[in-house]
Amino acid sequence: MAEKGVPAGLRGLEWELPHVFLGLDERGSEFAAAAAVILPVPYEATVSYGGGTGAGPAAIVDASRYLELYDQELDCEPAEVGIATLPALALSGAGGEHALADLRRAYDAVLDASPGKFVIALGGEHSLSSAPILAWADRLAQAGRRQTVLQFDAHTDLRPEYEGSRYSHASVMYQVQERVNIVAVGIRALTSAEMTLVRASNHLHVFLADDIHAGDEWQEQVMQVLGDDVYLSFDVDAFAPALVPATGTPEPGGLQWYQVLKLLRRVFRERTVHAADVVELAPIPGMHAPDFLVAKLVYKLIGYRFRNG
Ligand SMILES: [Mn+2]
Repeated sequence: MAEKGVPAGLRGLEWELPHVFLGLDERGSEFAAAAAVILPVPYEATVSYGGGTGAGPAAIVDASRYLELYDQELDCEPAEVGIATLPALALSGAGGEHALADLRRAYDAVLDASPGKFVIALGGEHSLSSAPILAWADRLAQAGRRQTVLQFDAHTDLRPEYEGSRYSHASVMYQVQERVNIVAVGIRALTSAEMTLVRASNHLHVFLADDIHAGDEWQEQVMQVLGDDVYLSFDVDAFAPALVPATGTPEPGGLQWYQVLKLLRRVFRERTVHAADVVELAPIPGMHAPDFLVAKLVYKLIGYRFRNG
């Protein structure tokens, strides 16, 4: 199938699947017709413990090429909506502030080129999320609306700064919390100052993993505080480290696969999810399961967005 750029006389040979999301052929991945756009952002600058998130986007795209296109839960092939994969974005190496300014410009350009398309940014470290979140906050504000960020994460990321930087992955939600509502799910590592901030705020909502594991009521409670206009920011360390050990700061506890899917399906049905990012995969060489899980999560988001009958 991978015949892009292959001369006609060589098209009968067996070529590897193209290095685009799901290994789709030229027609299935054509930008103009695609309903979904994958934007790889291999940005890694302020990782505090285990590194390697810069290799995340390529690992997700590679793993995605081996997914089944058929989704038995949705009883269809969501890939039929068309999924374009942009090349990986190169950002300034001159520090977090410059890199995030680059990303903001690039992200706005991608949105302008993608009216109506569902853009999923693949990280990279979590600090990159502030650029798309603020891009959407600005667009929604023009329509008099306020965005809710649905954050899956082990950490609240509400530190005013971390290791001397306001642009750290540990500060990403602090950077945006005055502009948006935040509903954070799966949290199990935070500072007392972050907890104090959450308790004093009426636009920050935290669902601790401790409480999620104690019963099912939490999903209803999430829906109660979730606004109509949602941006999904998914740090893969929200998952149990048994499922995704391939991340910078794996925290014990964490969410299970079907638990996550159940909430996501409901959110996509009952709210407008404008865009998403999936961040903090730090691939472990030779260990494919986490890369494959994250690739499947990304495909699930597309299915839930367009084929969630
Ligand atoms: Mn995290």
